[in-house]
Amino acid sequence: MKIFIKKLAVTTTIFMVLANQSFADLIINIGTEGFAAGVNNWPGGEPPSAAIDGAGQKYLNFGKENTGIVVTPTAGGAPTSLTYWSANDSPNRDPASFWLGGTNGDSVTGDYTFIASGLLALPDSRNQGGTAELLESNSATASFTNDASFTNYLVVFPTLKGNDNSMQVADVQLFDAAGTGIFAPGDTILGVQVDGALVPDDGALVPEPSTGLLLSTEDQIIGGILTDTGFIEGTEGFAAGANNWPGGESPEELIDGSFGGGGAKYLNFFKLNTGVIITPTVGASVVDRITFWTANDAEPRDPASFQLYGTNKVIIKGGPGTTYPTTDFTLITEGALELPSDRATIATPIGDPPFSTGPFQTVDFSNTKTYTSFMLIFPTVKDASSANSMQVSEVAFENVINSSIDPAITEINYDKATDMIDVTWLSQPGQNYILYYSPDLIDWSTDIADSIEAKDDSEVTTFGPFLNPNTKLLKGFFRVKKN
Ligand SMILES: [Ca+2]
Ligand SMILES: [Ca+2]
Repeated sequence: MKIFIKKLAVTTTIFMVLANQSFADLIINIGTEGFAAGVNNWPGGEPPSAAIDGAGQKYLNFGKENTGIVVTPTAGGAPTSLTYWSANDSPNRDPASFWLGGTNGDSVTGDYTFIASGLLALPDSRNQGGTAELLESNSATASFTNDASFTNYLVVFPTLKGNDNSMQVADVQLFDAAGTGIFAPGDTILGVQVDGALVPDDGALVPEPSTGLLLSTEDQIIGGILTDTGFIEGTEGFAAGANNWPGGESPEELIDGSFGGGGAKYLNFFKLNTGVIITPTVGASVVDRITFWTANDAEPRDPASFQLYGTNKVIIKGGPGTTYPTTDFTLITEGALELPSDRATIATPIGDPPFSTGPFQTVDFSNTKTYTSFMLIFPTVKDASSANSMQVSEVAFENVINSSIDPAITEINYDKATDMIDVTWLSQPGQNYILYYSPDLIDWSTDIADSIEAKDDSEVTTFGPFLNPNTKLLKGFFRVKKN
């Protein structure tokens, strides 16, 4: 089976071409320093190199839409996400989308291979100019599937947030799967503007993924302990050293939206390797930030470390004593905790992120994988010799709510001998999909299948092989939509 396209995916629903999509017709115009209105030029103090200087100083281009940068990074690497940081003044100038391509040919005249595109609107919060630090809260990130590295990358800003005299951005960075930045200050960089619309008008751009809190009081939560064989569900009770909790300090209190003492905290007398399995009602999610709040009494009971695991297996609460096999879970991250010594007695709402209330610690980590359930374990406590239990009053998970970003097509295979095709996309267990075909990106009236169940035990679903819908044309386009 011949693979025409590998991993040509973005976070959004995208269009894919059966022929290898190199943008041979792409025309890249190199800009220059200057102040001409509506022209591909920039003030001397706001040059393209400022887009990769790692500081708040911005790159501004009066050419507005379809301006961008061509970078020849020293480091190299295969990008799997792109981040913009906002510049100092009018948000109207901010990019509202991105188009990313790579070439191993000439950085200006070479054929660019499409990597990813989509909406990527910056928040209205501003980074400052000059050497000011770039703040994560003033940034926006798009993640995508890609394993190809190129010697040159083209980042274009196809659309802007509003109407102003220019495009501006404080910094642009590509990250590889390990979370390492690919661009660095000093890399060869050109300020450019690209001719023509790189993104079809009829919907290649889809809404930005929603972000925010993942957990709610509606979520299924199971308290218990992690053992060699699996996570064992506990029960209500006061037995010392056992996998049980007081009635008023149950696992549900861990995600009730408040921190504090009794009625707001989760306590487990087994002490070590205690935790929970949570299934967020928002559906499959990516988490890369957790905030932990301490509880009211004995500090030695506070967790001193944590482990976070994810699974896409369906987790059904089985009742006390049920074992949930460890082999169903993948470790996302683990680390030490240094929770504050401050205590909170009264049940108090945690509020919205960024959090500012109560004794808490926020932990950020690198993760781009999507899971439907999460197992959070506290392997150790601050002082096991003097503590009779583990206690923590609240946890909050943050990041992308996946239900609004996928399904991105990850692979299309075409077998020339049989004229058969199969299509694979990122999917979410329990979701149903429609697979569309278009000969020209205009007519999308053909659906290949209108009710495809997602695979339960995988992050991707494959449909096919099916007969090439149009044997007379070399080109074809596919789109996957949620049903
Ligand atoms: Ca900068
Ligand atoms: Ca709580």
